[in-house]
Amino acid sequence: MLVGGDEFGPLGGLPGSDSLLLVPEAVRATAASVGREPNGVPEGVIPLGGGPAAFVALLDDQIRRREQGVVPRIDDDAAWTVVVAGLDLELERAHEALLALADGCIGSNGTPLWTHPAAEPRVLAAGVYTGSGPETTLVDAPVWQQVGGRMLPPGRLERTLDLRTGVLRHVLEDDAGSAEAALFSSLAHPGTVALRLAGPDALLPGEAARPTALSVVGAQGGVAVAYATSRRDDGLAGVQRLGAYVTDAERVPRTEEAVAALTCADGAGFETLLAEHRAAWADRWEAADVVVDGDAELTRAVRFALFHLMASVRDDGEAAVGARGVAGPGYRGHVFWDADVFVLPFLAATHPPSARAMLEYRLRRLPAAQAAARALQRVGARYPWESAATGEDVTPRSARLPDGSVVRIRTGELEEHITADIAWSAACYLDWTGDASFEPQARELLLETARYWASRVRVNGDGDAHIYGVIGPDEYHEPVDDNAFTNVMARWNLRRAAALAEEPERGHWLQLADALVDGYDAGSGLYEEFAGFFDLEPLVIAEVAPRRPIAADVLLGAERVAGAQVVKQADVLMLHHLVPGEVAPGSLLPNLDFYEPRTAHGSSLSPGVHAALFPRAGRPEEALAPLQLAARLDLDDLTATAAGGLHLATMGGVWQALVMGFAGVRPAGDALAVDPRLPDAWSGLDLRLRFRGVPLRLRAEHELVAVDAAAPVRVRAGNGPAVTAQRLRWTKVNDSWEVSS
Ligand code: IFM
Repeated sequence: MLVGGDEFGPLGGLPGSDSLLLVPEAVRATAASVGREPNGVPEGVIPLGGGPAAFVALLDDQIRRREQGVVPRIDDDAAWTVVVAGLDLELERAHEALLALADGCIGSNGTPLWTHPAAEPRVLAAGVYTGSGPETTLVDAPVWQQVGGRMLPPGRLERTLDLRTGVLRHVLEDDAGSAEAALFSSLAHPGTVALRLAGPDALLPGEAARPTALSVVGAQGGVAVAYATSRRDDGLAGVQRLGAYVTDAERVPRTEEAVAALTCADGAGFETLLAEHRAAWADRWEAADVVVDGDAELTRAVRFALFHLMASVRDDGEAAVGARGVAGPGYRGHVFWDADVFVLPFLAATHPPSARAMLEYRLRRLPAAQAAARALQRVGARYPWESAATGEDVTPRSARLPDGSVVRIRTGELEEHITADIAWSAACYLDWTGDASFEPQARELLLETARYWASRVRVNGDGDAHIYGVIGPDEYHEPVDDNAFTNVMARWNLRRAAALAEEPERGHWLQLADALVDGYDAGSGLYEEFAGFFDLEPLVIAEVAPRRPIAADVLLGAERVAGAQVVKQADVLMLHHLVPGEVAPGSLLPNLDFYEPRTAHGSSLSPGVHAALFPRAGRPEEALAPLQLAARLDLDDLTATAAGGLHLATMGGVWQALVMGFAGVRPAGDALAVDPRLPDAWSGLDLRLRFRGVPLRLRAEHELVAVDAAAPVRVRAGNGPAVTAQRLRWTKVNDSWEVSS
């Protein structure tokens, strides 16, 4: 950014009028003065002199350099960049996932521009699948982010992802000279991609490629793509490529559509596309940024997570959000509860159209969920554990282990809590947005899922209601009866739907909900994870494992783990996080103390939930270790699985831990409740949120809450009364929050 003026320095004892342009947002801009500046310029301003003519010349020069195809620079701000220096043979594929560029429509990994045997260039189209049944997988679309098929020379490669602007920069220093490139996948025009590369001839593709167009056919939909590469040889040897992908989950787009989109992109030109792309990212950050005041490295890791969450989900039509996004092929792009429970809340609270598109994906598959319930002689809607194009269950039924043995996979048959999780996500969206236009669809989703539970629950002679034979989030134990998570989520589903239903369903559902056993023992304050869990071997994984996360089934053997009190991931504790109103008051602490050391974090979904709960239990310091685990999971490839793509659920969990856990922010009816509990090392959290249609900034400190909203909004600090205001501050006095302005 360039800030120009002619009066930055002081005049007549007053600050120069142009010094007002030096706002905090412009801190990294280049500032130049073309005025006389008799008293000098403030620090950082370049004193050019020369008057308006000098400023016009400066702008002309900028335009000329852009027209010449100069590769745009990125701002090397450590708070906003992820740098991968060199090419690590073992980590390359993980790095390619970390550096992925996505625009909600396609995801392009951060492969080097030049061919290398360790690299795996990949473009995935969100929601466009090929194959059938468990083999259903995201289609691999043609790659645009490599040039000319030349081998990567043995020089020094550095790739930098600018999270603030969604631009990936490559620099290669080689004996032949130095090459630099910038790539982006347009957030302003999803599907449009652009690349500029400049460098010595030996590093550039030979010929300028003529426009090419082709299409890839999936099972139902497909991808059409067109790209054109042009070469300049005017002293500044360089290559520019523009491309346009048209993707459709339901039909195969014609190549002419891609050519038309490319013509449009070409008409706009690289510079305009880049400016629009940067502006789109600026808007998204304005709505969603998070700053942890007191931990700059954590802030960067959080931004890395938010960047990929925002990039991975489109905000129109339907959004199928696979467990690993579009950064890698993991889980074949299948959609799990990861999307509904972990990713969606962040989007509902910052960019509702994306959350709405995720719900649309589920709504369009309601008929398939109804058919699945009917096939089991039940009613209502039963959503599949793994979902892809059609909404039929695509969970694999078996897997081959590294030793060649085959294991049965039963999650597709038994991990039924997904049905309540999806209902929960619809309610979560409504709670944050108050979107009245979605109420009819939310009602249908809640009613149909409740109907399923009503037909699934069995009532015993003694009047107790049970759910037999399921798998809970803790997949180390299967099948189990009366899994607390499944039963309480089903109970929540029945109650929430009852409020929207008519008699006799309403009364019946409320009765069933009250009768559902939940494993709670008032004496100990503990929920039993499932019937018989407390009778299993009392093994504390935190005392046995050298460190967590650990795949306890690999460490101890699946059989031993199945017979022990080892929990794969937050299960009972998920209830305290998702539906705190459904669990016994005061039960968080005993359950956290009991289940935390017994949890292996064998699933990446787990640590973020623990991090969210410790602050709520009044022990924020203990949340830091699981928070770091979640925040670093992909950045440091802690589970050696990032090559398969990014762990979007973990990323969503990081946001939930900060916002719902540390800041204690939750919708509470028509008010937003805030109740910060921060660790000593942090002085505050700065959050951007959107509640009931109103964008707001929230500063949460140990003893201060400040809200600055675009319009009056209802907010409640701690247990105090809700107040409607546009700007408000509370301070903590003797443990209670008092309005101070
Ligand atoms: O949805 C998760 C599940 O909870 C644990 N195994 C991996 C799935 C996909 O991330």
